[in-house]
Amino acid sequence: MMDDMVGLAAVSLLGVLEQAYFSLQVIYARRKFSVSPPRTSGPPEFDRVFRAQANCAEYFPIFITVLWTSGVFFSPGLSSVCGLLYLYGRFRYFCGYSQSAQGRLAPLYFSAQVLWVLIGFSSLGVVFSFCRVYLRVDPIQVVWSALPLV
Ligand code: JUQ
Repeated sequence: MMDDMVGLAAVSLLGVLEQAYFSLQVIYARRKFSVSPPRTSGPPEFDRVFRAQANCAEYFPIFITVLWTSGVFFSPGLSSVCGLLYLYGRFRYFCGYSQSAQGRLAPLYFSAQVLWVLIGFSSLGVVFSFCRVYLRVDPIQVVWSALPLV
């Protein structure tokens, strides 16, 4: 059981390191553009780095929740791959947004799509597990045994 989850743990840890990297970039941008706390706004170059970090942080709890729900109840391997794709998308989002507001869009759409896939896997996994545990019906078994009738 724990052995199956090591990929999810690795992706989660990589995500935490990525968030730390984004936060470091905000610290550097504060120095570069002389924006001292508690100020959160400065030249557009600073604002974009600041917002990119804040937006990635805002979605991190949602990402971790669906990564693990999908990993535990659907497939640890597929979820880990989706997790890597999401983190890659968010990295490109951060770099793109740091350059221009327009540059964030393509990676943002990509990350949002990967998140929808993880939400889909999570939903399937939870509904199937619910049926197995509480209704004692295995939907996968039902579909397989109905196939010869088609
Ligand atoms: C909220 C809750 C769940 C979403 C996709 C999938 C699931 C996102 C919207 C962002 C940003 C950044 C910016 C990664 C149409 C439903 C979701 C979900 C949103 N969507 N926005 C925005 C703030 O630069 O504008 O990071 N991320 C999303 O998903 C699409 C939304």
